[in-house]
Amino acid sequence: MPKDTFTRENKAALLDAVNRTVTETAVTDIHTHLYAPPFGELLLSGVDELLTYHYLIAEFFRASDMPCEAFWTLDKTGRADAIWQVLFIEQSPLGEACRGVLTALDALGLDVASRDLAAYRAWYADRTPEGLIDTVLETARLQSVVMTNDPFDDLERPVWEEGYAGDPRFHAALRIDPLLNDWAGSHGKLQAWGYDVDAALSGKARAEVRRFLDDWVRRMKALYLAVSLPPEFMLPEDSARATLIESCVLPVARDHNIPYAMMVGVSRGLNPALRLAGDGVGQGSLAPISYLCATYPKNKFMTTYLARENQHELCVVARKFRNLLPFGCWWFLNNPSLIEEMTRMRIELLGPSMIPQHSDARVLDQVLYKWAHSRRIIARVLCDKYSDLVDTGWTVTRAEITRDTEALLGGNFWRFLELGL
Ligand code: RAT
Ligand code: ZN
Repeated sequence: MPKDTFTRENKAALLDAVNRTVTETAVTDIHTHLYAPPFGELLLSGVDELLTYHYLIAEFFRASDMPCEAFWTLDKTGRADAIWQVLFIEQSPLGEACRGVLTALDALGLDVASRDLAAYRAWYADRTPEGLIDTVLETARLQSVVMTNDPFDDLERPVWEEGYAGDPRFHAALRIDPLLNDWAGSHGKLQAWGYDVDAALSGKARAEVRRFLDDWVRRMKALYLAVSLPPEFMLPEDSARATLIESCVLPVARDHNIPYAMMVGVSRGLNPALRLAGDGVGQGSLAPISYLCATYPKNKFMTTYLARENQHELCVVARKFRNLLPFGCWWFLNNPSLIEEMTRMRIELLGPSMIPQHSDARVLDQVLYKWAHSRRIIARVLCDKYSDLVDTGWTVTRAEITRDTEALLGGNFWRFLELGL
């Protein structure tokens, strides 16, 4: 048997090859909240940003008796100090988001055992943003990342309008939450920007929304259009959102041959006192996704659901529609036990024809932990699955493991973008 072919006789070598390949393969991170260097301070990094991640803020409020209002009066350093003290010193940082801070610091070569927050701050103070981006992307082995780009964001919009000079490692995704989830509040903004729209979404207004989307897809060179949606998201229905999706978003996405991504199941502001940390989750319905895939076979859809309960049905719907690409373990699902469950289920129902993970990083350094933790789980699942394969008598080559891993960690996304329907 050639050296790079694996059978049930050389399983240890097979598992080693899978682990190495998943660890080393470059990733395309298809959904983040990171920004390319021209966006300046919108790109967050450093230990204070890691500590004040909204996942940790939610956990802090459980562990501390500090009133919410008092926390919000603190500056960034004060908030980071409070979180470090409560979540890392007064109890063990066992939760996934806490562990992530430590994985990230360790990956950068900092001494986690020292518990010396001042030393971590001093280390970051000596880095330039550009240098840190290079170090982090190389260490995490990220080939490229997709940003979340919101034309309604007053800090971000001017960067685009003033002629954004791209960075080949960062790609854009046009995010349209205000448009689809708050037409009553957003149509006035479109009017102010020179689009002749009305609240009732007349034929003229629909054409103008298409022009708005078309302008921004072109300006951003957006790889896809995206929105996050509440659990009650439904189609078809008589609502501004439904009209906007069917009459504006889908035609523009089709014209540009780009996917429309839906992230379903977030209950915004469940506890508003927690601000960004106050969002919750609710079980959604797969009915709107089936409806879209069946009714618009010339459109491409990507989707992720926030509720664990929706994951199985999402796999089943994806089995029926090649114009649907499921992606990632989103937000409250980005925990080892759930990533493992979802990755196993997806591989079993869909083979390697899906995107197992995205980072959702809001802080540059977070990709270090999010990808390290997920790679380990994806490798474990693949080890089991290849092992089951060779148990049948099938043989697997190193080149086939590389092919499948590259597809999972980026290739499937790029191929889906190219797919013509
Ligand atoms: O994961 C998060 O950080 C959330 O706050 C959201 O950004 C979510 O991922 C989204 O894209 O809406
Ligand atoms: Zn996100």
